[in-house]
Amino acid sequence: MGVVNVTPDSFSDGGEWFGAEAGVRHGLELLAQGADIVDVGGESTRPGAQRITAEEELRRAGPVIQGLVAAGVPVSVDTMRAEVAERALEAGARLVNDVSGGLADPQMPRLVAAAGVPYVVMHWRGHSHSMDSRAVYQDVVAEVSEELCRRVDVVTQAGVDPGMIVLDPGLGFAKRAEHNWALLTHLDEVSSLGGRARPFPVLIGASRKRFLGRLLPAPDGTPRPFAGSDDATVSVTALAAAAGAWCARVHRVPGNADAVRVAEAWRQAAGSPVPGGGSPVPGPGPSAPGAGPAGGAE
Ligand code: PMM
Repeated sequence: MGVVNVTPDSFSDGGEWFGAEAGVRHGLELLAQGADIVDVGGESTRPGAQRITAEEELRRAGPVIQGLVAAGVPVSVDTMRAEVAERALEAGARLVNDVSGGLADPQMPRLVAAAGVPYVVMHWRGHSHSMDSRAVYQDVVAEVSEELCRRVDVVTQAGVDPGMIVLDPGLGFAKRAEHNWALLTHLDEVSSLGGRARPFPVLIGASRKRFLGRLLPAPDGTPRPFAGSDDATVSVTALAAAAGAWCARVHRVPGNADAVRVAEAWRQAAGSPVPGGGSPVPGPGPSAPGAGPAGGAE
């Protein structure tokens, strides 16, 4: 999944693709580089970010979504607002990526259910201005799985088909570095929500996050700048995909697309199924997320 942040202030690429023409051009480039889907967002979720209005979010993301859909690009919309998701789906977006897992806008699950599209349910504990103070866990893997399990119950009660749910541990969202690493190394527990027979596909968003920059400081201790952690992102993608992650959301596609292909070969050689049956965009049918051992993430 390639990222197009149509924002002036996203934490690693804010301002770079701010403007419809630049956003569409960048989305097309990500597709040409090997992305299966392009994730378009108009609201920054970087720590400390203040919210914008739905109108502003639509003003930023709407034209980029329309332009990419018109060019035949599979688009997902990165939004916490049902109103924005609805307009994006009307414009042809195929997946809703909700970093709040339906918590920020209680209308979202019903909207997604009615649209019948895949739904990324991310682990989230609150808006950006307060998320760092919420990064407190006794057992992060168990607590994130439990909290995601509750979200899955809520969204399925609202009518979302469990086969259309993709789970995301929410790296960096109310998570410190040690929490991110624990989650990345226990994706199987997140995927099965601590023991469900049918695992869910898992999406990870490690790309250019602070924990990678801090892992790779300069000799004076300064964290590596965001774009300088692209190789580390590729390493995480390879390891997570080999462990069964279904999707990696990344800013720079080329190395990550290669890492996913390597991990697919790795899993096939090991006799493990490829999550989602290798399907780029989930949907009903034998290769859908949660459709059984051949279709679900491991
Ligand atoms: N991270 C960001 C934005 N959207 N969506 C999902 N599903 N998972 C993530 O980890 C995620 C996301 C923040 O990163 P950015 O501002 O660099 O895009």
